[in-house]
Amino acid sequence: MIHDPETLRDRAASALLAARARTHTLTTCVDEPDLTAQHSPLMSPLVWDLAHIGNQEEQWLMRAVGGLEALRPEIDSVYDAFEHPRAERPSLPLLPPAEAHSYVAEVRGRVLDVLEKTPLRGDRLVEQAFAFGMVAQHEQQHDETMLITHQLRRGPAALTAPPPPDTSGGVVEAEVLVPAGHFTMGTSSEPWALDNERPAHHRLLPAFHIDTVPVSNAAYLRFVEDGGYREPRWWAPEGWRMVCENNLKAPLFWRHEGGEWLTRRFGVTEPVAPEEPVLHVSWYEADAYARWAGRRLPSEAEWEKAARWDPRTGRSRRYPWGNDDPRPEHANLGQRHLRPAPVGSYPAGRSPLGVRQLIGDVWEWTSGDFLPYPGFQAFPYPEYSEVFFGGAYKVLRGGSFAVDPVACRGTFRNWDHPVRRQIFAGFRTARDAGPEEA
Ligand code: AVJ
Ligand code: FE
Repeated sequence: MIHDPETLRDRAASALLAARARTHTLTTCVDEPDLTAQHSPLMSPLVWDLAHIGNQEEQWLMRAVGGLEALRPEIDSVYDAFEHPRAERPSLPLLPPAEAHSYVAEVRGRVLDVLEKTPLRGDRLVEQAFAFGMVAQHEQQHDETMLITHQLRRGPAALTAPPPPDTSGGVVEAEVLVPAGHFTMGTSSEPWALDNERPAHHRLLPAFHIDTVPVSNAAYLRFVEDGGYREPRWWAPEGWRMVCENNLKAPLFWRHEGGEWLTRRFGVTEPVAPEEPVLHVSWYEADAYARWAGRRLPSEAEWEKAARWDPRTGRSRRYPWGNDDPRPEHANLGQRHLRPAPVGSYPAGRSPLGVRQLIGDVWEWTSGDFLPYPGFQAFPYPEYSEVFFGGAYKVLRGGSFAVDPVACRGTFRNWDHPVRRQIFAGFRTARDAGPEEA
């Protein structure tokens, strides 16, 4: 853990700067009407996300850490995510785009001042440094949310990026065996880990097999073409209801035309790429595919053991490749590319057992509900994670091509409703090991 105040300060400043550069791109690449429009009832207008980022920064850093007087207290309620569901946000008295841009810039100016003057030492060091890291992560998470809005938006492309390098190859086994035994799940030492990733604790797991790579479009297409969406026996009851009510036939954005499967990404229509991980599937679709394949989704603990457990030392590491922060050769992260890489890519990012692409490319649905770890303590307040615990949300692990490294770790937990398909989610499958293998 880093305790040097100047290192903490530099890291916080560069994380805030990187987040703002990305926010700027996402909110200046389209015209005003596209910033204020609601592109889907599932999403906020982009201009809501923009000012919400600034308002949270005002509350958590300017006021709480810096002790400064409020800048725009009258807008707190407009940008309170709990007060207003996404569908009703377009009808709120939102700051127009130009005002939203100058508001977030004004907040940021004061926050950088606070950062410079905050001692970042003594008993409040961790709490204060954490607040800056949390705000940078919060902005990056909304940047991913805004990228989803861009994907849902109709009209010509506003964003472009080169495709990821195809470094697939060398994968020999379809799955790996993770032996039975204890491992350490969660963290108590990662400085910017959020409350729901804490504390570190032991889990005992029986032996299991897990896919070496995420499920590909080619594999998923076999399920589609085998009549998977017409066969109730593969589906959880609520999943089958979702298929029938919405007449689902394939992942979101797919359509069958002229004997070919096409998809639309960021304003461009293209053939579904067989070698890419399947994307834009709900938890119910992932669960149904796994059942059809005679397999199941991994539990969250299984996913994390496959990603972090080092068989040589018996210890858990920060990432599949070790303890180093992510570099471009490890994983497809940070919106450097606007799509996942072919399955089997990023060999430098594989885990000690040979599992690939656990971090980056696509969020991976796991079997379990979003629940607290033993010893959980809400921090800095219950609305971050605690109010979402229970049975309504499934956990996603690993992170997509749209996740920034600052909001990505072997312990990081994302969550969403099991019907959601607009998020950058795919999955991999697992199965119990036989008694002779355990
Ligand atoms: C962790 C992605 C589910 O977007 O609702 C953003 C992150 N929390 N603002 C979300 C978050 C508060 C959260 N997810
Ligand atoms: Fe938020």
